[in-house]
Amino acid sequence: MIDFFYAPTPNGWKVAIMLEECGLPYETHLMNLAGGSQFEPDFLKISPNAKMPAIVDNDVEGEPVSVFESGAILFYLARKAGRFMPSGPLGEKETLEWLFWQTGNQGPMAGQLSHFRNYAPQGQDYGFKRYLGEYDRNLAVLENRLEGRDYILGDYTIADMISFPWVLIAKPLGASLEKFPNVTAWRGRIKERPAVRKAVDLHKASQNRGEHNAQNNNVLFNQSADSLLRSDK
Ligand SMILES: N[C@@H](CCC(=O)N[C@@H](CS)C(=O)NCC(=O)O)C(=O)O
Repeated sequence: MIDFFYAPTPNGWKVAIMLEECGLPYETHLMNLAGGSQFEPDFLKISPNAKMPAIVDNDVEGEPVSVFESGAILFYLARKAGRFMPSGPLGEKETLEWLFWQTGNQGPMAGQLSHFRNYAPQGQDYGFKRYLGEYDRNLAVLENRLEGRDYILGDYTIADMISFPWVLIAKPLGASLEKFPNVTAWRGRIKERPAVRKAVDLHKASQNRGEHNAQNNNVLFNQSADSLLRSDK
């Protein structure tokens, strides 16, 4: 059994998709990010960056294995299941390139775009425009890569699972897919998969639809080192 530390956001969906695609048995631990469950000492031992998703794999010989960061989790699960990753060193290399692209580029830009669109105080025009431009730029990277390919690595893999969630919600982020026919078709193909639908619906009712924001919540927003450095150490 895999313990899955999750909240219903694009970053959470990435791992939910892989668990569903593989049919791996898992138990979801729904996190209350607005209430600060990511800062609980037991969770920080699993995920020192104080963010979900994270997993603990109990289905191993010896001590359970914890994994944090969505790219590392998907890579770990692909190796474990022997699925959704091309084999051989070059196949793994190519997979890692796209996992790092997502977690170092598309993900952070989309996350900041979401922040300025949904949670920041009004009047943050520069921040919104900056991240909309960066999000759009990353869509173009994907558009070019998908030229002549159905999926990022040819076949459907964890590279698609990690990149899809932030594209799924392009419209609510204030972006448009109009300039990106390859991305639009790819998004449609992935969205139809039963495992993906199930993952995106996981604990849907607990989504933060703007009720917790930078003006009324200093746990999830307005963080600093003080959020992690405890005075009782
Ligand atoms: N790079 C991380 C990003 C994870 C992330 O940003 N998670 C957010 C929710 S979408 C979180 O846990 N936020 C809690 C916080 O910021 O306190 C990954 O890809 O796993």
